[in-house]
Order: sequence, then structure tokens, then C-alpha cells
Amino acid sequence: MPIDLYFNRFSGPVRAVWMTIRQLKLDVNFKPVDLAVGEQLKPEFLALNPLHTVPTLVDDGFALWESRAIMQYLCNRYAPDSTLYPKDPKQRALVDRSLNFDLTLLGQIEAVIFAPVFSGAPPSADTVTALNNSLKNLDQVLIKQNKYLVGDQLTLADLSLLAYWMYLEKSHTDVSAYPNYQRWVAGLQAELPYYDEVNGISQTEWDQEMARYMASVAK
Ligand SMILES: N[C@@H](CCC(=O)N[C@@H](CS)C(=O)NCC(=O)O)C(=O)O
Repeated sequence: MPIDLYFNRFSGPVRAVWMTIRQLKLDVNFKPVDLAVGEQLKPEFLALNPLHTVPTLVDDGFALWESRAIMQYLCNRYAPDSTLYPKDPKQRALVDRSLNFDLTLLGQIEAVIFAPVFSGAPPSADTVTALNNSLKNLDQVLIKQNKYLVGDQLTLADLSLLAYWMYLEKSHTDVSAYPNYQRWVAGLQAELPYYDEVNGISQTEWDQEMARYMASVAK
């Protein structure tokens, strides 16, 4: 039975799972879901995932959503010895800690970057402060971690967090105060052979997709 991944390439969580698939060299059937026309609300997709989110994975009838859970499942099921999700309990805990951190960061990015686009109102000072504090904390962590977030090897922690860089980049968020974060991003962009395949979206494509999505939300 093939593994199916319901995806949309503009989604950060999707790109995190996609990079995991490429890193583990898994054979996966990619099934596009056009969020801007509401394909995620079709009954057949809701039957798989009532939360109507991408990424959604279906493996031999087993449906799973939430990108971090999918990434962990793929390692546990198909690559239990992979260093991408270390077996050592302490190393694994550090990866899990980072995955929890970037889930919080994603909420902050949504509040500062996406909510204002859809509401037309500027982000509140509190949400901007929360995002800046998280980026500052991340930058501090990366002073000590030279190449990767955990230990001295690439892990799910790197792939998950890296997928959100595009949100900051495409929204022209000023990250000049976070040089360690920038260095970490640039290092992974240069290292990962599939980086451009997964993340290669131009500013024009991004802006057009946001406009399509906003038009559909406004209807
Ligand atoms: N925490 C979830 C977030 C998933 C999510 O919100 N996906 C968005 C795209 S980035 C989506 O599918 N939105 C469509 C909808 O909610 O109808 C994860 O990491 O997978």
C-alpha cells in the first residue's frame, strides 16, 4: 500500500513533512489540496481529517494529521534507527522540546504575519513582543548550537523549524537582530539537497497565492 500525503506547498507544516520524506528517501504519493478553493472542506477529505488541515498522511488506511506527529511517525515506522529522531531518551527529549517550541512559534507567526493580512488590522503590540522574544530566545540557543538545533546531527527539530523560515522571508520580517538564526538557516539551505525542491517558491508565487486565499476567505 502506498503512503499518501495530502499537501499544499505553501504550507510550512507540509514542507516540514516533505523535507522529512526526502531526508528518509520514502516513496510517497503526493496529493495536492487547493486550500484557496476550499478543497480541504470536501466530504472525502473531512472523512480523513475532520480538522481539514494539511499535511494529512494516510498510510495503509491509517490517517494522521499534525505535522510533528507525522514526522515522528515516519521515523518510528520506517526509519527507527535514523539519527533524524534519535533513540537516546535525552537527545529525543531535546528534539521533542524543539518541536514544542516551534509549534508555539508558529502560533506567534500566525498572529503577527497572517492574522493582520486577513483582518486588515495591524498586529497588537503584545503579539509582536511575543514573536520577537521567541526569535531572541531561539537566537540565544543557536549561539551554542553551531550547525543544528540538537546535538551535532540533523534532526526533525531542524526540519520542522526550518520550514517556517519562508513565512518570515516572504513577509519581509526584519531578522537582522537574530544573526545566529540567520546563520543556521543559511547553513541548512546550503546543506540540504532537496531544500529548493521543497521550498523553492518565488515572492511572486507567494503573493499570488496569498491573494487567491484572501479572495476565497472574503467570499
Ligand atoms: N499544527 C498543524 C497546523 C496545520 C494547518 O493549520 N495547516 C493549514 C495550512 S498551513 C491548513 O491546512 N489550513 C486549512 C484549514 O484549516 O482549513 C500542523 O502542524 O500540521
